Amino acid sequence: MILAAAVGTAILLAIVLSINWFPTHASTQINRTSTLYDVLLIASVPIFVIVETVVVFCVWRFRMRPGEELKDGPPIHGNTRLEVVWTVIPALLMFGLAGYAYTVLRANEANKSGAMTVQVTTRQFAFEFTYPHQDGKTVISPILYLPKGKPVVFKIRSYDVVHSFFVPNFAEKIDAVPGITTTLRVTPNRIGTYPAECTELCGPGHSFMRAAVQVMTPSAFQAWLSRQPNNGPPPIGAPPSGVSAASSKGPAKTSKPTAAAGKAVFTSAAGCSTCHTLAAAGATGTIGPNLDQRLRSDCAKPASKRIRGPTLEQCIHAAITRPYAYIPSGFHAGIMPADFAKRLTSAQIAALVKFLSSAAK
Ligand code: HEC
Ligand SMILES: [Cu+2]
Repeated sequence: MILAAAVGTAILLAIVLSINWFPTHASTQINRTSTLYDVLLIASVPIFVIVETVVVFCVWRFRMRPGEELKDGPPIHGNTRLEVVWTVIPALLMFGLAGYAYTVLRANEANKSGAMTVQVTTRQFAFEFTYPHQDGKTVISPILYLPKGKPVVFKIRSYDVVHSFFVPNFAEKIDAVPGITTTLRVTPNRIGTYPAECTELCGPGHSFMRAAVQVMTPSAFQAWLSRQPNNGPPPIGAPPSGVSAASSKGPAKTSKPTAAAGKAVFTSAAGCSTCHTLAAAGATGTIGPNLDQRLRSDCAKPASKRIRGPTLEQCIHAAITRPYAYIPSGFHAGIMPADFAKRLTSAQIAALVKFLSSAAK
């Protein structure tokens, strides 16, 4: 029986340890978590095999034989030594593993000196990353760029419902809860591109709520950061803590709206492209109306037949800022976010209108 258990343990351990339970390791955290998983497997596989071996052995050894149908087993009342053994060993094992898991958790969440803080703002259905104010500018990006080897502290907030920020290759995840800021610490340690995804069912566009994470060399990261324009106010939602809404809206209003800027808003943080199809933006969303067809057949109609506004621009503006005032047939209210007038700056809405009206012609 001991031989069978030893052979079974060896085979099963070889199998479970050869499986990659985690995707490509890209952070110091995932290395620790993955080692913890291996230790848990090494501890639990022998126990599983021993228990199963004893069960199978007993089923065979103490089975009922012909003529024993009415026989009862011998009455056994306790075995102190056995009971002490099966209480003490699991208790030691449990305290040991829980203690080890705790040290892994502490190490993964330890506050490292020189960490960079990145604000992660979530909304239906997009992530947005804001970098520390530097050289008088605020950099906001729909793609998460990170320098290799630098500890990062993510401050995660939500503008609407509960979302969750998860990068499988970092093996770290935390919810974004409206009204509070949650914190996640990661030290990326492998150059590459990885997915970030929302792992909380947050609405009809949930499955589109993804972002790319790019870990690059520190010098490439600095070069990227210094190339970025000042994004001024965040494209959506309340400005990050410390930036007052009034002052941050200043520079954006003075710049003239352009179709290119509108396209950038459409395809990035505002999340329009997750719901709408629009060839000019390379967008293929299917939750909302196909804007290639609808803008031409609705807003571009002769003025007298237009429901939303007398000019093409006013029609598009109304569709963005008051989406439920008129609902195209086949759709219903409550899906297109109704608060873009608040979430986007007037300059961004103007840029969107410019972009969509040029796409409608
Ligand atoms: C969560 C999905 C979703 C997002 C995000 C979204 N929309 Fe919509 N949109 C819809 C739906 C659904 C409708 C149809 C119902 C309605 O009008 O409210 C719609 C309607 C529209 C219309 C009117 C189309 C018509 O048929 O007349 C326009 C224009 C529009 N959206 C533009 C935008 C822009 C610009 C953005 C980004 C700032 C955006 N949408 C973001 C889902 C979305
Ligand atoms: Cu989400």
